[in-house]
Amino acid sequence: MCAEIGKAEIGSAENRAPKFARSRALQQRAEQFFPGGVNSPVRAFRAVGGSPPFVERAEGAALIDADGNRYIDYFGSWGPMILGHAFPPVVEAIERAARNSASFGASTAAEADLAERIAACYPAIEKMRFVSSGTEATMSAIRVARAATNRDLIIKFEGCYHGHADGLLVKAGSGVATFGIPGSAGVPEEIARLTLALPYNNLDAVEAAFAAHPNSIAAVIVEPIVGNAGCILPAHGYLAGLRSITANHGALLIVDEVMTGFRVALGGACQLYSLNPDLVTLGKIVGGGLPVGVFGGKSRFMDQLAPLGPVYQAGTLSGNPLAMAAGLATVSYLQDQAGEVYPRLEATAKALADGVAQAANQAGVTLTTNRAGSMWTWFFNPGPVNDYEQAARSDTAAFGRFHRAMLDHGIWLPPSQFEAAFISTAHGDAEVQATIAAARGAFATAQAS
Ligand code: KE4
Repeated sequence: MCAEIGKAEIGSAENRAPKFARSRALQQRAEQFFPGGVNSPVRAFRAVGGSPPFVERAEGAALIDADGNRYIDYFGSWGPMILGHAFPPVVEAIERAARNSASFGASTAAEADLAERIAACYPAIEKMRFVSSGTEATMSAIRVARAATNRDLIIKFEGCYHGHADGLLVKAGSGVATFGIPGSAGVPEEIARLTLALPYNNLDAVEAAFAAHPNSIAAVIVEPIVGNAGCILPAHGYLAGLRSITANHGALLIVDEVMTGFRVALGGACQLYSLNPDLVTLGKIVGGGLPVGVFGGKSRFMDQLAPLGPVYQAGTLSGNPLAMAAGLATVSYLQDQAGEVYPRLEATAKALADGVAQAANQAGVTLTTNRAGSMWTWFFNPGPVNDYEQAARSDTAAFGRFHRAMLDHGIWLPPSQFEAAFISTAHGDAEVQATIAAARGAFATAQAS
């Protein structure tokens, strides 16, 4: 959909191929400096085809690209922008903080201001530490768990992504309880062997792993609601089962809420499922769009960290004052308005996800919709999708055609079948209706092709 900035309507159903000349030129320039022209692989659109638009600015639910095309944004910077883009209280907080310098490398009151709000929402977090990404948060949580148990092995689950630390880029070995194999070039086998990659939503596999490796597993790390295989919900009793098994075997339970924290509820999946993990990681929303990760949990584990204890962890920009200001403005708003915000996000996401699923059904297109509040995935898959093996059977080519058709209609979905989509408080009925209309057009086009 072509439009001059400011004159565009929301997601027109008219399927006019947008103009992309400036984005194409910017992509060519970017490829001189960055592998694939990107600073994070998924942005390159390799999973869906086509060339990514370059964003120039964003406001509310809308992204505006370098050619002036306007889109409804359904990936929200991969989760952080739950209050919409350029939310005034967040912008003003960052501006105020920036006037006092961007960084000190010294302690500030703002860190405890944000920590106080986080602790109120996550009772499992008795002590915490700020870092600058989700990767740092999970990497550090695992180090704390290994030190607390004096054990080396870690259990993760297939389809779950916890950032790009070597030990977490691991695929399942040949057998359920066998050691992991490198999931990326550059990850030594010796490191991959310290991680067991098991199927999600399968407690027997976890029991088998503990039986095969007695007194050797330091922790289980899990996305409580998976977002990185597309959205996959925990089976009834699954998370409670992980809590029970880890407690019985003296291992720590690390719940990775980098994506679900403040997203699926104010208190994340811990609140939804009444979880009491040993360690929790947060990211994305907690920084309001600026780089913040958090790892925290029981004091007896966290007090092992330097300068109190023997576990070393550090960061130049940890607790950065601008990031703290953005996070505090975001978390404060969510906490103070939770009674209105989360029901509204639920209603809008339900109307959207169900409306598009109905359009698919009417067009004879098979979709399975998995949704947890305002994060969801439309799988091109007959379903059910309860683990990565089932998700991997999705028709990714069909998803790619859908993604490109929706982009042409001014709807920017996450560029992979194996990602979750998100809405913000800035998305309303106008965005929902425009997106459903665009989906009808996209399904019709796909059927015609
Ligand atoms: P970062 O290091 O990207 O801040 O966080 C890593 C991470 C940890 N845990 C979970 C549950 C996550 O979803 C992530 C990062 N999520 C991806 C989106 N699927 C980030 C987007 C990207 O890699 O560009």
